[in-house]
Amino acid sequence: MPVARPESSDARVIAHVDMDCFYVQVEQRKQPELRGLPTAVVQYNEWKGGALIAVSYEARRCGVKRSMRGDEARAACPEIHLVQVPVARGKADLNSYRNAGSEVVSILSQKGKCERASIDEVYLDLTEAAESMLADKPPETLEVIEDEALRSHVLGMSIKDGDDATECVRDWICRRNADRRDKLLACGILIVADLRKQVLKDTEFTCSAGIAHNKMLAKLASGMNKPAQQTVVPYSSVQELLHSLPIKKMKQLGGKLGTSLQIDLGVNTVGDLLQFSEGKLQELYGMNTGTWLWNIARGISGEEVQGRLLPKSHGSGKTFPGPRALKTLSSVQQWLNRLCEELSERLSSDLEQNKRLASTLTLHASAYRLSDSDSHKKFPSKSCPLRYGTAKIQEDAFNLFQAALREFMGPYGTKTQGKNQGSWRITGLSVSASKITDIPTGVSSIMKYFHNQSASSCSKLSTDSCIQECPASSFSASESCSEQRSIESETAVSAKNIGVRCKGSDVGELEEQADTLTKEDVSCPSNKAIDVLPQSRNKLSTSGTQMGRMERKRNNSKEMTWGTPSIADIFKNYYTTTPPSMQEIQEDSTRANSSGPTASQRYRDEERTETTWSYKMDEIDESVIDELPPEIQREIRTWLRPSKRAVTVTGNKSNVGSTSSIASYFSPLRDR
Ligand code: TTP
Repeated sequence: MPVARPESSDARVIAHVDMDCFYVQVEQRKQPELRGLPTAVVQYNEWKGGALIAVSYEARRCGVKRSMRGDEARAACPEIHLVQVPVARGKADLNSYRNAGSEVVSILSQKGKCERASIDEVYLDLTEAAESMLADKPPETLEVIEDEALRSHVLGMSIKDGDDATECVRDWICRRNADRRDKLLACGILIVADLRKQVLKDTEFTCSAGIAHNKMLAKLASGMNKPAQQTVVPYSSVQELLHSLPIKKMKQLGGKLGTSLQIDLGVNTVGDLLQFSEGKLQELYGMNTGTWLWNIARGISGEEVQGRLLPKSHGSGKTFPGPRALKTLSSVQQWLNRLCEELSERLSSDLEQNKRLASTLTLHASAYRLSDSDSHKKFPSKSCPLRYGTAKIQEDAFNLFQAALREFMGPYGTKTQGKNQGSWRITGLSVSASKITDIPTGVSSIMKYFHNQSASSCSKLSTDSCIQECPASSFSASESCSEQRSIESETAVSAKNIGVRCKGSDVGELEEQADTLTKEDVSCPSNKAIDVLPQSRNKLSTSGTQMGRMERKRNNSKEMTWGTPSIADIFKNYYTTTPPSMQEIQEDSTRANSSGPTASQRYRDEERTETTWSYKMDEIDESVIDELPPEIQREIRTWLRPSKRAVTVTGNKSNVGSTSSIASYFSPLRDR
């Protein structure tokens, strides 16, 4: 089915709000004496002073970048304050950042439908609020327009030499003869400025925002003028914006689809796509992807703001670079136990506070084989129904790991006995819980039951349904335990600290041997899967999912008897209808173009050799990625949020010198 083209979406008012150097602001709130000073948050380890994960704008002005290590940051900016990220269970503890993000969400959600997109990003649908304002008190009737609104950036607005920019903005906001769409955006400017001021007042955090008629454009705009500023995309400026926007900066085009467009079609900017007809793009990339490309070239995106204030998934992960790589099953189990403990705590509090249940447990890992220099490839990710209770989650995760390891090692054998070193090394582990659904009201007794399950430890009685269904020797856990089959990341990470000999041991085994690596592959949740999916792969994927669904239906009765997996199925139709995800858009039914190896055909051929994905990666919240070490996060985020990286079109990402009332009120920039 082709993607429906949204007809009336241009009369909407959507905002994307993004906190500025978020972790730094959280730490500065804890230590107010750091405000206005060059500061960075660092995930500490012994190697070169640890990895920077957030950098204040003052430090950016001194040349400090997130890609630096602590020592490099000190060299660039000797007066920088490096604050260590809190640590719990031997890994970064992001709870204070999550909670701070929730504070912001609770304020922003007051004016319209609000979607928490990541730990520090929110989409708002302000259409209704803007329509009411336009009906009751249109901007041109206002006696006073707040300074914060007047400091907005209006894309495409020409400001002549000598003109007062704020007066130009006032004129734009108050235009009587503007078309309705821009009048609504003008109302959006006022509403968002108010919300940002409220956020500052209540939380002491500054944020930046983009305002446009759809999510895609709003997100592009929010990164253009930071920190503490807002940017609006008038309807008439959309083409200008897209004309010069590098194709890879567009969300979802940072990966292989973007590369194919560049190499095979010579498309460098989003605007370049305009030269291709919808039919041609469909012929090359399939119906849905073709239509989607045709739409984005015109700034059309029908993606709705989801009313979701809570994360889509929970995750906990850790990497073990270089000599820290895990070598024995017992060390893997120890770490998995810690990660699962954290995951379980978060699931319990989600259940307690939000009455939500997750139903899928997924294990991701990255690994290499000692005997195979070319083995820096994917370690298969595995999923199974999630059973509540720390010990059950630990047990299931370890079983998923072992199934994945068997698959990974294949003919090389696993040598996974006890404390003996295997012929493999694990360089990253993470567990995540997804498919989270609300428990309908009126099931409080069931709630209590789960609460008890969650609090109690797992006994032998709670035999793992997954394991029963998956004899270890025959096939992997995901093959029969989950409709999701496997998740496999294609993240190739050039971890800079690989090959460096670090001292210290996380689990008491690390100093035994310092392996020197040159490369590390990491499996982790990412939106990478939404790179265009070749049709053959999509078909596989779809059929895998359908088979899984049938399997799942069969399994439900067993699951209820054996434990508490997939309980959400019991309450709610598991496969509720949701708007098509990017992956679904790309689950294309077009026939492959059989006439010779066209651009996309070549591209598809390459893809065909890859493993099937049937997991919907967009069910994984970006905050899961926050759990991963910074080097890996960086890589992944370039796919997830490419627009946040140095959008150069008309924006000014590092516009630290420009003023905004919030910026100057909160964090006066010091002259250096
Ligand atoms: P971002 O929103 O990407 O960046 P930021 O808020 O630090 O700065 P900006 O003003 O440019 O938006 O990330 C939000 C937080 O997520 C960030 O403060 C720290 C964390 N994070 C990581 O831990 N690792 C990463 O690689 C990235 C990109 C972010």
